[in-house]
Amino acid sequence: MFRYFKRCLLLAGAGCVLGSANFASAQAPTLNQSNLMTGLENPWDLAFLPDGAMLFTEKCKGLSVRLPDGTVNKLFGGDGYAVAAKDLVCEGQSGMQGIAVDPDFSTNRFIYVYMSSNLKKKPRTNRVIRLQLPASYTVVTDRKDIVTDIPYKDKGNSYGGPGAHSGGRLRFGPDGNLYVTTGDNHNSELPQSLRKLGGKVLRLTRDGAAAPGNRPPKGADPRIYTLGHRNVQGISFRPSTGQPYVSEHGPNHNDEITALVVGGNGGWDPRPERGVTCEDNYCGYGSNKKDGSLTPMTDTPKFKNVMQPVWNNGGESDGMGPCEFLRGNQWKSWNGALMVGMMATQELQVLTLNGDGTFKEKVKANVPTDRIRTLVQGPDGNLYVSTDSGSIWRVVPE
Ligand SMILES: [Ca+2]
Repeated sequence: MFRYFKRCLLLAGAGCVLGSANFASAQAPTLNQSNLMTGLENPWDLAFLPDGAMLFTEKCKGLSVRLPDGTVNKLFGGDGYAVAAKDLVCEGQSGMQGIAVDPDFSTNRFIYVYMSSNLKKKPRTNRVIRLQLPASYTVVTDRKDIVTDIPYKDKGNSYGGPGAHSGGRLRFGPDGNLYVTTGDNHNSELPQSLRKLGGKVLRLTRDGAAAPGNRPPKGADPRIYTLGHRNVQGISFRPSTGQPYVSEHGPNHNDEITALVVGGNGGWDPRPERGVTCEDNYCGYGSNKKDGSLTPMTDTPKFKNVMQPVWNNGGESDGMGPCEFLRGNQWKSWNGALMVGMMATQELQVLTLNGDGTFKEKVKANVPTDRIRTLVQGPDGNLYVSTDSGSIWRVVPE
């Protein structure tokens, strides 16, 4: 015990806790996975309402709500949905994507979806749409498009089809602001552009205006919270500090987890250096450098305010998808850890962090193999997971 206490003093700030209860909780939980829903078509995101009802999107179909008794109402989308989303574009990686529920939903009834739209053509755009959800849970009303100018990949090329790299996660932070993740569209100009919203994390008010406190570089769009990203698939807020962490899908090299700092630069810049040539001027899958080294996910010497990743997989991309911090003692030694869903390797990984937020270790969670698209901790403390094969799981820690 004394030895442990001494070690804890040496590691002050690294999260050491004494006491028999904590020794018991130092074990990882056993996970019990079951299917909450099956037979869905590309479920992309989910979010819980205060009464336990669950909103979910299906990429090519629309937004639905599952009531606590299992009833499903189709709210906003294509054929069969209560309210038509006539401008929904479903193409490649894009469609009806992220969902967020307003922190003041009980009084304002606001919910938000991230959607690819053809309301504006040539080029089409990704939008953040605010809706109201009346207590009947059978329709949505009062559509307001609060962001209309997130770039969308309109035409395919050798790197991928149209609709690629749209980002698309929406989450409210503990600061009450709405965070929106976007992607680079295989367009090398977007990540470091100060005026275009691709390859960014945006921080907004519920009306879509720039959140107070954003500090992008001089001359930049004030909605930009951080820039220099490739295709951010997940965002979650560290419970002990409120700091946003993002999971970023890398090219054939280097997935990254990054702790965001206001005004920071993720350091992704697939533009070719002088003397280097890449098809469509995009060097994201090869080298943008004269020395032939791979275009780095974080180009450290090149940018001011560069944010070093908390974790870089240091090898071939695992196809990083969503992330979610785990909260509560039911998660035992994983309380405060970051769950990360991998699409290519079809794994659920758990990253534990040191007290200062740096990476400690990574383990693989024991759940079925599947391409994991969404991770959300529900109000019951359990984890809800959507998979590309069409299921939503409930994962109960024991
Ligand atoms: Ca980076």
